[in-house]
Amino acid sequence: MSHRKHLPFTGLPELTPAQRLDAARAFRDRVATRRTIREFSDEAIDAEVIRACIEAAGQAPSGANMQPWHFEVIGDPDLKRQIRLAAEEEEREFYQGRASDEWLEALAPLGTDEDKPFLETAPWLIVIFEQRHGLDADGEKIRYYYTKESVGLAAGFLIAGLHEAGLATLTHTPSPMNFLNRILERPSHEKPFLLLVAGHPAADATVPDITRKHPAEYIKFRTAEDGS
Ligand code: IYR
Repeated sequence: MSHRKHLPFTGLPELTPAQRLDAARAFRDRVATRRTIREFSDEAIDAEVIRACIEAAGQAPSGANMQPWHFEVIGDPDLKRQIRLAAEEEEREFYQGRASDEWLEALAPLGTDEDKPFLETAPWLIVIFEQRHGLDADGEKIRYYYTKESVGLAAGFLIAGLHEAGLATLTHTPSPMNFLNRILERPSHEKPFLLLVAGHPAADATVPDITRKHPAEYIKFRTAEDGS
């Protein structure tokens, strides 16, 4: 088996056990304050903030390191309007027919509907595309692996980064999202994965009164008697 040259790894900070626990808990406490926001202010945000957060997303692990993602960052009001109109058209069909009663019931506590004004109000829309395969210089397909998982991981990094930068996000997934290929002129092997709205919350933004699972519901440790 041949493989490319490996290099020594020195990337992690050296922490004492106490610093490590503090760091883990501080990160947990910061992400615990993240809430999905659906009412945005039109306050501008420096494009370099968005760029840095997307560069963080680009550090996510990916299947065979193929990095199967593309990010479109939309601040142009005309494009935002086109996206809003197309998304609302899909959402109208969803809320007025396509969605099952069970699904609509699950969404009721969130108070969502087919009106998506935030797609124009928020300063930035970030569209994450999943590249289902790559293309070499001759236009031949390059196989990619675990593309959905990889793009999901990158999206998680991005949302955490934007939160860290004090920005609100909304993970918006109008379905289907093919209109984003048309509006943003992306090739058909790129599938829209997520439309992420980023900005400051509106001054009067509210969030639904919902709770998160208690960690005991989703964590189970299996250790030996001595804890190892
Ligand atoms: N895409 C619709 C519906 C929707 C679906 C889920 I699952 C949500 O968590 C929230 C909304 C919309 O954006 O309104």
